[in-house]
Amino acid sequence: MKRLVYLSLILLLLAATFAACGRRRAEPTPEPVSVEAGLPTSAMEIANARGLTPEDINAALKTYVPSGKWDDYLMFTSGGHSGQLIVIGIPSMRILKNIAVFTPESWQGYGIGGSESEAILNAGNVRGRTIRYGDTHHPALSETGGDYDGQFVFINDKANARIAVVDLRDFETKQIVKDPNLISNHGSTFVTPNTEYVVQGSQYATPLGWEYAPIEEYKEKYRGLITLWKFDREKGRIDVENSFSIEVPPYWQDLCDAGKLESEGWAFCNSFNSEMATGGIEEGNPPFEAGASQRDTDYLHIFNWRKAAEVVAAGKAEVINGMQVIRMPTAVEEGILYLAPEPKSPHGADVTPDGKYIVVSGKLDPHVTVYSFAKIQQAIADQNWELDEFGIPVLDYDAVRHAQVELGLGPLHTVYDDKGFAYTSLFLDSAVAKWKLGGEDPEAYQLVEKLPVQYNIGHITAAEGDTVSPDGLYVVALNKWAVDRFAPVGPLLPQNEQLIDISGDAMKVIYDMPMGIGEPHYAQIIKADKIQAWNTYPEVGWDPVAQAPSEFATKPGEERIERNGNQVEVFMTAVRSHFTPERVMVKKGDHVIWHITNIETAHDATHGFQLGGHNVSLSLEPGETATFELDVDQDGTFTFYCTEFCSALHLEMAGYLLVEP
Ligand code: RUQ
Ligand code: CUA
Repeated sequence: MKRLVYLSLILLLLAATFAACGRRRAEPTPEPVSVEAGLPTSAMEIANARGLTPEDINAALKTYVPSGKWDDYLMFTSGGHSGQLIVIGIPSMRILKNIAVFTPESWQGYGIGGSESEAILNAGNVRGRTIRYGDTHHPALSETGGDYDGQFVFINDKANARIAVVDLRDFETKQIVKDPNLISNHGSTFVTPNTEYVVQGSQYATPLGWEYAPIEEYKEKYRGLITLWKFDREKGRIDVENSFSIEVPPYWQDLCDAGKLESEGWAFCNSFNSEMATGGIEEGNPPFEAGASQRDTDYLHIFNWRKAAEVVAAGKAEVINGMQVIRMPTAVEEGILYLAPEPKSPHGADVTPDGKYIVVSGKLDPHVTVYSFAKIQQAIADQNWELDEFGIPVLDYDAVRHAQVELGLGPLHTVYDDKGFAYTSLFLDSAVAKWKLGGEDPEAYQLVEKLPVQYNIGHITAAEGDTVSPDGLYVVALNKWAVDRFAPVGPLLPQNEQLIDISGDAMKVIYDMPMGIGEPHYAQIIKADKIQAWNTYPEVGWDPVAQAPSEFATKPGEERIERNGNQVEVFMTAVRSHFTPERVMVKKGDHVIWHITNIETAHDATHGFQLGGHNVSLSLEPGETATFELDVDQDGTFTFYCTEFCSALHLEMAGYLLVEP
């Protein structure tokens, strides 16, 4: 707090100085300082030399993090169809890590060549087909009491309906699960307030299990699902056996959010193809984008996940492809599933921090629509509904809609601050709209300000902005297009993540960050000190996949090569600057199981391991024991070496794999 006051004082002073400097600029512009004259030293000279405005200086002061200092927040942003998850410091907007999730990554030694992490990826294979890409959209940090707890982060793969678990002790992917009944998801991932479940909503409807069914049988056979993946915090894994799905109509469900506080136990997903358009422009049907936009309203799906879990426990679910599924008639009968009309082609459904309201944005409607959870409960109690064609109660729109605010064109997603404001991305306007939440008074909901962003904003995120206690301070606009913002790098451009200062009365863009390694969709921003990451593994000989001591841990002096028939097992250590053993001799046709323990305990003393010609790449963090397996089917002379420049004699950290014919 003291630091904040102090900082604002400095900022005020500097602002005053530069305001003065700005005025002075109206007089003849000073010549830029030439390099021969020596580097400029005073702040003002630098500003003049670089043509910086007082606003620029302000932004620079707010975002600069000096060497040796850390960022206050970490942002976890999806990497889109790079299949990864990217960690960025705020306010500096420096990339700290690109966590490999659905795509193999050679630096982290993830998912390559017979390694244990390849087994994690293999668990996400689809019907036996190796899948090595993903489309990550929505990271969800684990929560306790509706607040981020910094333990885990989950993310979906939209393309293949998979969910991944990343452990934030070592920032590594631990598990990938595949929904056996879906081929695409989107409203994922979102967690319930104590991370009991990781929520996944489907996107494009298919028959459950995606087996063939003629598209003419769309209404009868095609379905969506809301899947609640049970999370076992102790084990740090999704517990597939205790997970379940709720069958929903083929309305193309979109984003979801879990209720909290007042609405805890419920969750909300919207949808955008209640028309049930099936395409087929080739046959004279309207194209998807028109067919799915004919009606004035689609449906907000409202479901009681607590009740659903009870219904599953009572044995009322049906097992489909090994997954418990609550069929639609059961969901209706048990009071688990309701719908409410929502304006045209909705996208985001975002629960307010107090859990009392759900904000829905219609892509083709200039308003955001605010639903009241209390009114929803009242409408359910009053049975104030009509049935849709699948027999699901559609609550009366006027009874559940609480307020509407006109914000502008293409509202998509909404996040919140600590002062009662909401921030909505406006895709078509390329703007962020700040508006006031009005609580019980529908008239008090009002647009406050709009800030242009560059350009085509998709998601928006705020510091802890979707928890029960948002922090304010920062919003990040995740812009789809950068166009003219950065130096040209060819036709595929980075995206533009813009940091916005929301601490004052007026919003201000204070940083443009080119995102050149993926397409971020959603991101979440957590206070950095909530994350208790390990500097080194807790014990030398640690298995990061099991997060436990490895049975293959090798101590110095215990290195060996054991042969058993044509199976060869290598127990190797790595330390600055050698691998022991340095020579591994095998015969063509052997099966090699190779364990390497990095016996270092020093912070940052990572070694790498790559084996020429064998598609093997490992990253061995201090204390880690890693294993890979190899069928040596070619004789020859191969080399392996450490890929991290770990010491002055790093180049000497190498060895031979000799394969005798
Ligand atoms: S989204 S297109 Cu979250 Cu707006 Cu996936
Ligand atoms: Cu170890 Cu280079």
